[in-house]
Amino acid sequence: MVNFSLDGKVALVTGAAYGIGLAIAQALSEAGAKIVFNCSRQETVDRGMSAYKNLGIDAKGYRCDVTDEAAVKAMVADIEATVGTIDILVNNAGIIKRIPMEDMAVEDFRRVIDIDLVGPFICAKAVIPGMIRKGHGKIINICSMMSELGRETVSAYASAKGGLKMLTRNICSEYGAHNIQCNAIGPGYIATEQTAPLRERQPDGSRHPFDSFIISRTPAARWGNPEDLMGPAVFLASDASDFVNGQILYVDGGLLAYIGKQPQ
Ligand code: NAP
Ligand code: GCO
Repeated sequence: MVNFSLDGKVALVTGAAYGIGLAIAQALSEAGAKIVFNCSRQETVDRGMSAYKNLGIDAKGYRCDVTDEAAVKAMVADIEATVGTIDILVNNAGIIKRIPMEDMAVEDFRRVIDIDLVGPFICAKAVIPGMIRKGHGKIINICSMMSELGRETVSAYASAKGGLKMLTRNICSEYGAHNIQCNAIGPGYIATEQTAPLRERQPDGSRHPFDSFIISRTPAARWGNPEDLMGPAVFLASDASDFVNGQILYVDGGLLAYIGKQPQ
């Protein structure tokens, strides 16, 4: 019998106050997991807590910056003491800076790498000992189209998400023998606050050119919604994926498979 149940599991979803992280946490909770999340600012944690309350989910929120190793270690120790050993880590927290490369300050580049790549390393490093002790674990990294493709203005983000793809394969390689599966979800263009500037209506009410570009570039002919990531997340968090390791599951409406519309 295929087992998608997460009953009794503890899941830490980083940056899960809204958007993709919240939808993934909701899905894991519906499958039976206890949800813990963190954000770097208290106001975002509070926002998340009220979102979970509205959804009827009993989540525990921490203010913790994923780039601060001591703080992450302390959070994981507290979760292990008060909730239980973490079975599932979703490295979702991330930022993007859209700045042409020649104008980008090195500090901005480093900050994106720090949050989007070093953060997942720090969080995975903190939970792996507990997973080894428990004899199993699931780590899901949130990658991007930019793990495969480049585009103007996102040099730091693409470098981080490309690196995260290889961190995924490396964790698989290093810890697969401990029954730890590390896979990634590569969302396509998803309608969240992070992508809102790319979907803003023009003064005349027409679509933003980037919005039209993404719709024409995506075989599904639409942006994704955070809900589109719920099923893939439950699959990768559950026993149903126990022999799936080191994979990047692109959930992109077909974008990466498609060469683009031919000229009319
Ligand atoms: P988002 O706006 O990227 O969400 C960011 C969340 O991460 C917030 O809760 C934020 O809270 C938290 N965060 C940021 N920096 C942090 C830090 N240093 N430590 C801890 N938490 C931190 O929302 P999203 O669009 O749902 O994206 C979620 C993930 O999916 C990101 O990794 C993003 O790159 C990825 N992604 C998004 C899309 C898309 O189209 N939207 C597509 C592919 C991949 P604080 O500000 O309080 O820290
Ligand atoms: C951008 C977008 C992307 C998406 C996403 C694609 O500016 O191109 O923000 O980076 O957020 O990561 O998968």
